[in-house]
Amino acid sequence: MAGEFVLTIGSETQIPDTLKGIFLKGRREPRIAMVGRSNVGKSSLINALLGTRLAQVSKEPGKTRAIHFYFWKDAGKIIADLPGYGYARAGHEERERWATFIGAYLRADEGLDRAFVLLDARHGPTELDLDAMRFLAENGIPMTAVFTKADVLKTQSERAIRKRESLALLKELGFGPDNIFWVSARGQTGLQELLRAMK
Ligand SMILES: Nc1nc2c(ncn2[C@@H]2O[C@H](COP(=O)(O)OP(=O)(O)O)[C@@H](O)[C@H]2O)c(=O)[nH]1
Ligand SMILES: [Mg+2]
Repeated sequence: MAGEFVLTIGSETQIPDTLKGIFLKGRREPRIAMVGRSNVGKSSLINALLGTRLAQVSKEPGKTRAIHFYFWKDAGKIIADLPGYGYARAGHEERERWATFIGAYLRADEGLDRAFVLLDARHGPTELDLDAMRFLAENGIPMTAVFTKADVLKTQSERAIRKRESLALLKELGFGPDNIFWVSARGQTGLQELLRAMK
């Protein structure tokens, strides 16, 4: 097994006790935060990268309310599975929660190396994705864009069109081509490339 569960924090009040400088309960492996709307495939990607089923995958969006940390052994880093934003039925309240709990974590973790901003391969970034990227940029957190569910783009031309469009858009947001990845947890593609870039 190439990964293990580390710990969970359920609310802001646990942050001071869990994070002290670069340490996450005494562990010093650099962190990578999985940022993205609910259902974009954060937990599935974690499982695919770690070769485990530790992170809970759900058909029901908006289930994750806590931050779960996992050790990604191959990369020597700890991944933070963050609650997703943009779950329609949670609306305003969830957005507030994202801004406070997640924001507090992202600001408090001095061992945070970067964020993976997960985007659905079928769509461009949503307004909420852009908000999240703005927040990360403002807080000086380096970003890697990861397009998920690449397997749903079936034809060569569909893939080419989507890639061209999103490259152009992300370029405007300051992403270089070496900071954009296409993965499929279902098809197990793009995972080695992401690992190589993070080692
Ligand atoms: N086609 C496809 N579906 C995926 C992929 N990864 C996740 N999903 C599906 O998307 C849904 C949400 O996945 P999950 O990992 O729980 O997303 P999270 O809410 O961002 O953690 C589930 O129904 C998954 O089966 C993928 O690579 N390809
Ligand atoms: Mg999840």
